[in-house]
Amino acid sequence: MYAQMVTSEASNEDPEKLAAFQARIDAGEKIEPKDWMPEGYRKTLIRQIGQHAHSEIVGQLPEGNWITRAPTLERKAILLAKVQDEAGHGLYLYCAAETLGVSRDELTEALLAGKMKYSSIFNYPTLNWADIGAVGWLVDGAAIMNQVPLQRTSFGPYSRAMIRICKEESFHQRQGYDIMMKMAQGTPEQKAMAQDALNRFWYPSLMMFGPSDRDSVHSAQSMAWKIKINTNDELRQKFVDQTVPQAEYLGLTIPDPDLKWNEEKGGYDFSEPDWSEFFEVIKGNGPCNAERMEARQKAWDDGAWFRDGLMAHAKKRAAARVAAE
Ligand code: FAQ
Repeated sequence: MYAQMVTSEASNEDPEKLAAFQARIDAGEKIEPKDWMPEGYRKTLIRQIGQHAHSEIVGQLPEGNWITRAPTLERKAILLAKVQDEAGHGLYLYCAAETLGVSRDELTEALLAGKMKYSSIFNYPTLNWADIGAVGWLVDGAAIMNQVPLQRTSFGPYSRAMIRICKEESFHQRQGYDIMMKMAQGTPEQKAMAQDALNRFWYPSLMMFGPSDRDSVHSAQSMAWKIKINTNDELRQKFVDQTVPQAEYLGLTIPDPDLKWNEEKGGYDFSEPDWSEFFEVIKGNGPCNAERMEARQKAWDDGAWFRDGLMAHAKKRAAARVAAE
């Protein structure tokens, strides 16, 4: 849908304006909300930032599930803080998207209508406490790998939101690794739980970077506009290279018999995820898609009275201001 919009709308735009815009991008300038931008650039950003915001919000659900069952008071406080951070990330990102002329309500309605996506990873269940470790270590680890370059993305509000988000994600990744460390150094049963969590989260984490470069629809245009800085496969490779030594330190095994250091490329060779599973998950057929959407729909419906009250209050104040003038 977006690819079509980009081509048809771009062709109607003033070639001089397009060239001047591309020159600004190529010179490394930031684009700000009131600057002229091609319609395709604006729509691509709304899609990516909106999906990113939805991911942060839906991403609270698998971990929120364990707040009441954290093994100690300290772990509970840490997990609570992390989940609250994710809510904050969602809010900064919705605000960044709003500067492009779309409201948070419109974005949420598009999500609930199945017109927008959120990250595939949050459609997998968190079955036990070791999974909370694996989510922090691998899921936040993959998120940082993707988001650090996005600090240099060409759209000012998105790039600035990413700076703060990345700082918080580093803490999230460390808390996950710390849980894994405790489990891996614990009883044989605890170590087996940590290994099992790694086995289940490894390939879904690799899928977070998106389809292989062969199948990525948006990468070429997004990279030309510096919305994306790297291809999906480049970031996936960096993630594998960073994570393998961390697994070795934990004494855990990456569930890939073909994983092998490749001296020539200076990185690991590894098996690709099952892409048919990825495409099924993003179509809505993953293990938890229905549950996640139900939770979002319920939160939206339950919050209607509050949104209505807030809007009524805002309208009343605006009317009072006009009357006073
Ligand atoms: N899941 O052409 P491409 C977090 C879709 S981190 C679902 O390669 P693009 C932190 C894609 O939208 C997670 N859909 O697309 C956290 C497109 O479909 P469309 C969020 C995916 O945009 C941690 C189609 O496939 N991070 O939440 C996925 O150039 C722990 C073709 O793909 C971000 O969103 C996927 N994994 O590259 C929170 C980062 N991959 O829209 C709580 C910003 C692809 O045409 C707890 N986003 N698709 O219908 C990006 O960097 C990019 O959007 C990519 C995808 C790399 C995700």
